[in-house]
Parts: sequence; structure tokens; C-alpha cells
Amino acid sequence: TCTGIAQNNDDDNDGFYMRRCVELARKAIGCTSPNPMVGCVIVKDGKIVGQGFHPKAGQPHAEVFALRDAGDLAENATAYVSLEPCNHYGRTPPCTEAMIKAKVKKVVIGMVDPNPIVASKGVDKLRDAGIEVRVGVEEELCKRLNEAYIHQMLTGKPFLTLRYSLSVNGNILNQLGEGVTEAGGYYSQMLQEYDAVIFSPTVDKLSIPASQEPGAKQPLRIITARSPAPLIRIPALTTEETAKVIIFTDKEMTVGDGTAQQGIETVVLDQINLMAILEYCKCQGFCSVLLDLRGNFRDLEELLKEGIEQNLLQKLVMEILPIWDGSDSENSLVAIKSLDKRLKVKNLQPRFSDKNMVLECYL
Ligand code: AOF
Ligand code: ZN
Repeated sequence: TCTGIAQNNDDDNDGFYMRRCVELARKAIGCTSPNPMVGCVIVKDGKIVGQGFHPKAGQPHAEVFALRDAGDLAENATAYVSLEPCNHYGRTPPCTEAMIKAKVKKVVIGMVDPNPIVASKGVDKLRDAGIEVRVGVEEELCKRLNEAYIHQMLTGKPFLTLRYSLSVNGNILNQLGEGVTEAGGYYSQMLQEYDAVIFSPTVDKLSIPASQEPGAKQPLRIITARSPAPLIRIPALTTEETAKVIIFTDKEMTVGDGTAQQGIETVVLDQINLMAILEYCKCQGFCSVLLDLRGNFRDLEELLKEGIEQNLLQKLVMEILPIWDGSDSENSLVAIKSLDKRLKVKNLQPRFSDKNMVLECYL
């Protein structure tokens, strides 16, 4: 729900309505790749008369839903949109044309679209049509919303996040904190947000990472298995789960007891490495991938090394559990000897999820 009240000051109002756009955009969290999440509101005489968000690639853009919702009231109104309206024929027609046709008076934009086929052309088109345009309202928030899409657009690679749990004395734990896997917990929310999750299959009775957010679209679960392939037991997927499990392997292998398991696919790669996995994800139209060191993190050591050495990581999410783990000093990232690179991290930000501290930062 939208909190706060619009102020009388014009600029404050712009921020207020833009935050509403972001809130609307997030209704499609995890569902829009390779497209961005976008929200739009149409405001007339200090009232929201139309709102919409982009639900999925192939479906109409946020502006189209909002304009439809506003109907004739869009004339002379102000349109707020978290991303620059597109000016091209993609899967759907240009939003700039829809705005011009609806005769909106002003368009307030969160951020310019990094997509090279849009990149400010939408703004130019609106201005050429005599519409007043303001760009860069709540820009940081809008960029954060689509950090994966932006990265993917600018680099051609999916946005890769590394996640792990730490004890207070700095060991990697193969457990997650209390409450974090439940709806509203940071881990459950992350799984909803990411297009794919790479995790370790060696934990006994492994539970497949699954978001508990109501109606969440599950990420593609990725497992790697080098030959001689270990026997992989994957709990049967429940029927309501749509996302599949994919096993990247370097030779044909048997999954579980050999009986076909629905939703599990094996892909044989010449070389199992992070680059190849990311390439596969890109071809699926994915914007974001989570490397999840849950389970035995040693299984994922090679991928982790490659991620750091090849600068493939964009974000770190660390969960600090209120536990002192004196069991094994090998359980520390320092134990991965070749990770001697010194990296500066940006925007270190703490928050809490249940009893655990969650630290996020960018590389
Ligand atoms: C907008 N509003 O809600 C979204 C935009 O194939 P299409 O037609 O869906 O176009 C996809 C591109 O359009 C996408 O790469 C991005 O540049 C922009 N997405 N633009 O005005 C929206 N989702
Ligand atoms: Zn559009």
C-alpha cells in the first residue's frame, strides 16, 4: 500500500508519485526479465486517476495499463513513470505514442532507459511533441529497482549476486538464519527476485531453494556436477512449482534412482564454469543470477573463484547469524587460498531479517 501523503510543493509531489510507481512496478518482481520492472501513475488535479505496471515481457508496458485505467482523464494530466517511456516497436508499440495520443501535459521520469534503442529517444520524442518532461526523480530508487536489468543492458551479462551466511566469528555456515526462509524473510524475498539460483547439491535431504512469498515465481534452480558425478537426490518438486531444476554436468549422469523426475533437466557442457552458466542464463533471457553458498560451500569454490577472478560478481549479500561457530576454521572464505584479490566494496548497507543481520554491498 502507498504510505505518506502528497505535499503541496510540486517537487515533493513528484517524489511521492514516483515512489508509488516503484511500488507498483514491484508487483511484478521476478516476472519481467529480460524486461525491466516499470510502474506508472497518471495524476490529475492532485489525484491518481490511473495506474499500471509492466507484468511480463510480451505484455503491454506500464504506461499502457495506466493510460487505459485513466481513460479520458489522461488528457492534460501528468504521467509519472519509473523508466523512460520507450520509443520503439519491440514486442509492443511505443509508449511515447500512447502518451502523445492520450494528450498528457507533462511526463515525469525516474530514469533514462539504458537500452541503446531507447536511451533518451523517448524523452526527445515527448519534448518534440510539446510535452513537458522532467527526468531523474527518485533516480536512485528507480535504478536500484532495476539494477539487474541495467547491468544486463550495459554489459550483456546477467547481474550476479553472491550470498552466504556467516557466524559472528566469521565462519561460513551451511545453514540459514531463523525466519529468513519464511515469507517476508530476506532469503525468501531474494529467491522471488532472482531469475536463477546456483546452489550446492551435497547436503543430505537437500531442500530446493524456494521462495515462500505468496504467488512467487520460483527461480530456475541450477546445480553443477563434475564427473565422477555424485548421486544427486533431488526431492520431488511439488506440482504447484513451475520452475525447473537444471543440472550442468560434464558427462551424462543419473539423477536420483534413475527414474525420470519431472522438471529436472541435465545439460552437458564441455567445461562447467561460471561463464558458461551465465551464458546459458543470458540465452534464457535472465537478468539476474544468485550464487548461493548454502550447503557445502566447497562445492561451489571453483565457481566462486572464477566469479572473483573474472570480475563476474556485482553484489554480495551476507547474513550474520547470532552464532559462534568454533567447529572448523576451514569453514572460512579465507580458506580459499587463491582468493587473494583485494576488492573495494561500495554502499555497504545493514538491515535485519528476523534475528539475523543482513549486509549488502556492491563490487
Ligand atoms: C516502457 N515501459 O513498462 C517497459 C519498458 O519488447 P517490448 O516491446 O516489451 O520492449 C522491451 C523494451 O522496452 C525493454 O528492453 C526496455 O527498453 C523497455 N521496457 N519500457 O516504456 C515499460 N517494460
Ligand atoms: Zn513502452
